[in-house]
Amino acid sequence: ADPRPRVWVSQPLFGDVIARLREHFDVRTVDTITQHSPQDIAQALGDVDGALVTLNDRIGAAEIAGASRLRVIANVGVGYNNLDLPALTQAGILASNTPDVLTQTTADFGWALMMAAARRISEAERWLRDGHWQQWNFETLLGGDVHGSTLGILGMGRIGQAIARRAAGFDMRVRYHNRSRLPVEVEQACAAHYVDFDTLLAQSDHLMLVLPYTPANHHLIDAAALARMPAHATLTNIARGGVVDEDALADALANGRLAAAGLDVFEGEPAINPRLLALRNAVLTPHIASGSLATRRAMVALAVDNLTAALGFGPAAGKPPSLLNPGARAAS
Ligand code: 8YV
Repeated sequence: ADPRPRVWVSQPLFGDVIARLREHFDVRTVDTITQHSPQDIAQALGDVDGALVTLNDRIGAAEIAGASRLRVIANVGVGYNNLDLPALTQAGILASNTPDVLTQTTADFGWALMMAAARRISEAERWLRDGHWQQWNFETLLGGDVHGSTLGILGMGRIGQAIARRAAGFDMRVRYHNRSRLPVEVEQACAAHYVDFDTLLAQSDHLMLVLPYTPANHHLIDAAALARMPAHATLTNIARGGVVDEDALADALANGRLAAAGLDVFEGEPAINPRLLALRNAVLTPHIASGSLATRRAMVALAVDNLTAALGFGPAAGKPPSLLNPGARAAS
């Protein structure tokens, strides 16, 4: 038997990047994309020292209950609502995510989705492909303007700031709301003004959701919030589906109380609310905001670095570059 520490990689990720783990560890992989049951996860974690997981893998107290050797969970993704961080910390298990490497790619996609929603790009392409373009018409598929309008950003972390900086080229005003107001230098660098939540809703021509998903943010964008937005506004969600009450959103889009939505994330993904599927003014993409080849590779590489360092190997031994819970060390 291989005496080295054991590592479980929950999904097939870039094989050549994952191969770096084999320098130090006995690596267990899966051959195909798998929706692991909680029992399967518990079993897989039961006899390994570390695991590399993705947003599909929910890890809480039950999954780690029998994981006596487990020392680290390296999440591929900046969002880590799939992890019960307090439970991991209490059990002395380190957790890491993959910030920074995906910031610019994800900001690009937020813009693409917002512009597609505002200018009706998906709808127009569907219309063209369906053979409706018989004659050029001045009034075909008119949208709303992006340039010169007000961009609202809910959640002004690294990705929110990268989105804000792009707005300068479009002569937009930028308003943001965040748990805490940013330092003035950062606001100035982004040319963004802090407003309260209700003001953000009321003033945004294009509202972008880029906040972490926490219990407090569940259905933050509900019927009441949507009612505060201008009817000509668009809503773009690249955060997590659970931030939005999808039925309330479908109502607003169907009744003309919101112009359009761009959604990359869904509450029950990969299942999609059928009401959203039926709406022509919703642009829907399958959670691909961080999905450039280079960025997805960089995310896996960072997760590999985190895992390797957490288990005491490699150049950063003992210092995982993006550790989420330093407090876990005290518990272990
Ligand atoms: C990932 C994401 O694709 O980083 C995130 O939070 O949602 C995406 O970039 C996903 O987390 C992969 O596990």
